[in-house]
Amino acid sequence: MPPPEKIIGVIGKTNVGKSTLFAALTLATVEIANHPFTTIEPNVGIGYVRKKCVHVELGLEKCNPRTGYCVKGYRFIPIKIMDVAGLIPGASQGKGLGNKFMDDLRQADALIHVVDASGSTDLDGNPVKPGTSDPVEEAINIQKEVDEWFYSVIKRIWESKISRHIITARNPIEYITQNLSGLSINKNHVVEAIRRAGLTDKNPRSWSNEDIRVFSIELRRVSKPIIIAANKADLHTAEENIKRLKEVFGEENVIPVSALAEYILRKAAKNNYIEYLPGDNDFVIKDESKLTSDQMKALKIIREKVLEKYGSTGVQQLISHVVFRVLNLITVYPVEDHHKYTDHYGNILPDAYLVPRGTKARDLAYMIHTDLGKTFLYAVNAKTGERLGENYELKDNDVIKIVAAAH
Ligand SMILES: Nc1nc2c(ncn2[C@@H]2O[C@H](COP(=O)(O)OP(=O)(O)OP(=O)(O)O)[C@@H](O)[C@H]2O)c(=O)[nH]1
Ligand SMILES: [Mg+2]
Repeated sequence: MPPPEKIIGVIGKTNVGKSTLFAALTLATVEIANHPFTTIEPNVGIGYVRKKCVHVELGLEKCNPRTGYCVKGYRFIPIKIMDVAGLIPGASQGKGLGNKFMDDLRQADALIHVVDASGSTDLDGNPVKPGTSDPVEEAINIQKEVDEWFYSVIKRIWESKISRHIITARNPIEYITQNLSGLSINKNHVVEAIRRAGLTDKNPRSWSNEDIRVFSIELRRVSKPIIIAANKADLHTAEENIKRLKEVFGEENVIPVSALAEYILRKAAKNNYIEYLPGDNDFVIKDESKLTSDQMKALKIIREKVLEKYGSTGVQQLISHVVFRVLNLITVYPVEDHHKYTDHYGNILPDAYLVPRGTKARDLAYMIHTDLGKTFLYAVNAKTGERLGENYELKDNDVIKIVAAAH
C-alpha cells in the first residue's frame, strides 16, 4: 500500500477565502489525463507540492509521473487538501456546523488557518471596511476555538473510556494512543505531548482534569500543527497586519498569500492565456488578443500588488512549507530498474512518494507492496548502485529499488 496519505485541512472563520484557497490549490495548471477528478468529495481534493524533480539531477530529459505532473523540471506531487467548513465562535459548544467541523478536523494532519489579513471581515464574517477588523484577534480566537474543541473531544473519550480501563491497561501510553487513533494521532504524538506538558513522570492513571487539559492542548499542537495563511495580501491594508501576525505567531508560522490572485493565474494558465507555473514570481502573456481589457487589468494588478511585492502569490510556498517543514515529509522515488530508473513498463520515475523523515528501506518496501515488505532482501540506491539494508534511513530525493525473495 502506498504511503499513508496525509491530509491538510483548511480552516478559518467565514468569508476569509478558504474556498478560494482550496480551489486554487486543487486547480492543476495542466491536463492530467490519469487523474480527471481533482475533487474526491465536495470538500476534499488533490493539491500539489512543487519540488525540483530528481530527473534533472539524473541528467534525464523527462519523467513519466503516474500521479501528479512534471513541468520544466518541477515535479508537482499530489497531497490531499480538505476545506473544513463551519468554524464559528462557539463551534466547540456545538454551535453552527460544529459537528461536521469536528468530523472533518479529526482526519487532518496539519491545518492551514486562513486569516483575512486585510481586516475586511468582522469576527462573524460580515464584510467591513478594509483595515477595521483585527486579524491578530481573529487568529487568536479561532485557534482558541480549535483547542477548546480538541480538549472537549479528548475529555469525552477520557471520561467515557480511558479513565475506567487505564487502571488495568498494561501500557498506559499504548492504551491512550489506541483510543485516540480516530483523531489521526500516533504514539509519537502522545509521547511528545506528554513531554511538552511536563507529565512524563506522572502516571496517566492519576492525571487531574487540569493535566488532561494541558495534555490535550499540547497534543493538538503536536498532531495538528497550524500555519497561518495571511490571505488577501493583495489589499493594501494587509501589510501592517501581516507584520503584526508574524510578531505574535512567529515569522515561520505566517505566510502572506493572495488566494484569489493564485486562482486567477492558474485559471488563465489552464486556459492557455498565460504561461505560469504555481510558485513562480511572474507570468508571461501568451496572446493578448484573447484577453479582455478587464482581464488585462486584473493581471496587471496581480503583478504589481502581489508578485512584485511578495515574490509570489504565496500559495505554493504555503503548501510546500506545510508538507516539507511542518509535516517533515521527504520525497523518495521507487523504481524497478535501477539503471534506467523505470518501472517494468519503462515509465521513468513513475512515482514520487511523500514519506515521513525517518522512513526505512523496508518500510518503503511495505508501502510499495505488502509482499515486497515481507520478503525484502535488500534495497539499491539507484544513484550510486550501492546496496542498502532494511534499516537504511531514506534520504530526500533517494531513488530506490527494492530486491525481494519472491514477488
Ligand atoms: N482581495 C481578495 N479577496 C479574496 C481573496 N481570497 C478570497 N477573496 C474573496 O473573499 C470572499 C470570500 O471568499 P471564500 O473563498 O468564499 O471564503 P470562505 O472562507 O470559503 O467563506 P465561507 O465558506 O462562507 O466560510 C470572496 O468574495 C472572495 O473573492 C484574496 O486573496 N484577495
Ligand atoms: Mg467556503
